[in-house]
Amino acid sequence: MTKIVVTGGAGFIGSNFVHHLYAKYPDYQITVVDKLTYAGNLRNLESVLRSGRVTFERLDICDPAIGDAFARAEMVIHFAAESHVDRSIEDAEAFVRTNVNGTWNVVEAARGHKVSRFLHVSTDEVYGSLGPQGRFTETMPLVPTSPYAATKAASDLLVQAAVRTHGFPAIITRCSNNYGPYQFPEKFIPLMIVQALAGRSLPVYGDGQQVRDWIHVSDHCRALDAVLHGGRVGEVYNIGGDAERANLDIVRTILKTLGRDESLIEHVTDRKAHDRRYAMDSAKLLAELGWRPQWNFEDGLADTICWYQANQAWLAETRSGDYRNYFERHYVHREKTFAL
Ligand code: NAD
Ligand code: TDX
Repeated sequence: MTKIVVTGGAGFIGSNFVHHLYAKYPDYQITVVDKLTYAGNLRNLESVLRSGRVTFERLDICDPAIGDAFARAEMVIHFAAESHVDRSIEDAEAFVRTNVNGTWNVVEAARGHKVSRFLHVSTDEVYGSLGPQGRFTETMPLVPTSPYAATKAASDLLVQAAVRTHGFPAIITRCSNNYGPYQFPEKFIPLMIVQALAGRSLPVYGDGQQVRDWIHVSDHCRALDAVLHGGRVGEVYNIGGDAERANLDIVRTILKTLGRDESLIEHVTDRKAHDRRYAMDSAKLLAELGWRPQWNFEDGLADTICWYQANQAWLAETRSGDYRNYFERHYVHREKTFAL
């Protein structure tokens, strides 16, 4: 059995990636390390935790004792982070702690256990904002604008420093905006779906003409798989969805799909230092590993809307906060490490 550690595996992308690994690699023993902050939801992993092939450890990546979880691990994929820009604008402390100090702690733990491969999951936001033309390439300078993006850029640099200084076998991926199943409904697409489903107003920041390059989370997971197994150590790979869309257009599509009126759109105060446009150039990933996104955005969005409609129980629990009791209800009497 090959042991792989997935930090942040109870979050949105991490849990999708655990499902991906679980289905594709029957000989992998997957250890999920997650603190279960408000963004972590063990229900996302319910079906695979029953298998015995996925174990869960509730750990803070800042904890110096985290190293035990990395014993005999061959690979580590590091998702754990504070990930919401608006929260970082309100208070960046947890972002500095987890994204910077926590990442360094994870790197040191993985280094101590001599893992053979480490994948750091980063973001396009480290490049800052684009004007109407051009796309981000891997060689561009890092000019983050939000506190979230600044902490992600810092963690990228720490990982690169470990590669150069210690020969640490790390690779970095930088991906654009994800959407799909299990995304916490504070992020744009699930929030707008939830609001539209309930007939409540949809808060669009500023003029709504900000552009993001949207990628379905399953395409991101395929790219991470390709890089983890075939990428070159020390390299950075951009991952984009080839789907630039303005926020307002997405909101209109969601409303139309759900048969709701555009009068639900409410333009609210803009986000501070709101990045205008992100667009990724993923040519390197295509050339080296043959990856390209498979989802067309409109199909992926329709599929995602269906997922939220079909998973009302998950949504209700997420919105009520009840998902946070899941760990205690199921595991509090057990050992720290367990499978269902
Ligand atoms: P998320 O907020 O849904 O999940 C983050 C997970 O990390 C949660 O399960 C949370 O409990 C865990 N976590 C937070 N602090 C922790 C700590 N101190 N110790 C252990 N676990 C902790 O985030 P996501 O959207 O799934 O993003 C995952 C990663 O991908 C992040 O590193 C993010 O920067 C990056 N990323 C996200 C996107 C996106 O569009 N969502 C795009 C590019 C890159
Ligand atoms: O209520 C809202 N109204 C609105 O207009 C929210 C929550 C967002 N927006 C806008 C802001 C952005 O232009 O929608 C766009 C997307 O917002 P978010 O979902 O907050 O994503 P973004 O800020 O682009 O960052 C995301 O992509 C990169 C993820 O949250 C990051 O974790 C990832 O690194």
